[in-house]
Amino acid sequence: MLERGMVVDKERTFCMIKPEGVARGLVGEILTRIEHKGYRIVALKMLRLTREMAEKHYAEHREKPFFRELVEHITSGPVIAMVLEGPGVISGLRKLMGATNPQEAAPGTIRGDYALETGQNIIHGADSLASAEREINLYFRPEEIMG
Ligand code: IDP
Repeated sequence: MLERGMVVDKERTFCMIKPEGVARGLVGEILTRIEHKGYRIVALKMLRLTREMAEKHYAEHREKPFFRELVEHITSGPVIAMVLEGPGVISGLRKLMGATNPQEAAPGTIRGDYALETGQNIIHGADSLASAEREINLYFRPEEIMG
């Protein structure tokens, strides 16, 4: 039981505060919500994505009509990249974020409280275990993650 619990507690996800979240001064508010929920921030950095990194990050959307806009947007200014840890953190972060379209996101969620447009929805969170692992490896070297 203990062993199983420990594995679940160590679940990790990748989270990013997008350029508009940084520009609007929402970093502290978003980190507060994440920490108050009880998730641990085990890695964090500010960076500006290159086009190449943005295209890798959003590779699954390559064929979508909004792909170009998405890459332009995510490279437009600095972002905050993080690794979060805690039980059920992958789906839990998605709940804190709210729906992709902020007009449909529930009040009390980050997107529901602070955004109006899908293209300016403030926060990214990995949507599965596979995405979380892929994205963590894209942004962080193992030694940058605090155990
Ligand atoms: P998610 O961020 O909630 O996981 P995804 O469907 O994976 O949503 O889309 C990735 C990102 O692409 C969204 O967060 C949003 O910024 C952007 N996006 C999704 N659909 C549209 C659209 O129709 N127009 C513009 N941007 C979009």
